[in-house]
Amino acid sequence: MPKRRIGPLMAVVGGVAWLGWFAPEAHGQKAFLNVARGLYGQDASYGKCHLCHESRRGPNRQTLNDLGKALQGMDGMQPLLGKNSSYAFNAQELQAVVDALKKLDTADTDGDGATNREELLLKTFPADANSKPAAAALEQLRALEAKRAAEGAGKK
Ligand SMILES: [Ca+2]
Repeated sequence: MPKRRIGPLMAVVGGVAWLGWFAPEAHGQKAFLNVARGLYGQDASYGKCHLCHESRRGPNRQTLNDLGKALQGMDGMQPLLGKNSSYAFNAQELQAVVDALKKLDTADTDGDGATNREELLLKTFPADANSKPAAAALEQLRALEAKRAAEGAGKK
């Protein structure tokens, strides 16, 4: 592509991205996504909107998948819902998101045999039964977590 054509194209791409980001009904709650990323050690390549939203319809409150719906329904989440993108969540509010996610750790939202926490750590999707950790990876994670739990119990 000739160099002079890139400028207008980038303006269009940037404009579309801007609209997607700031339109109140057309974005997910980035603050919640950041909490999940921090909690499960995710980078931007996996920790994305479609953890909690249906992937093809854009992240908003009408497109929550089963994990998004479960999170929304947890104790303490109600006051945090429906905030627009400029709302700055305080530390206490973000802690409520952490607590809610942790309570969902042992659930298996998509019923595929791996818990939500296991899927988030192994980078599969907790609300998609077709996305499931490999058996070997799951076994390895469970062995590691059992070992850590045993060590933790030994220290008390
Ligand atoms: Ca699962």
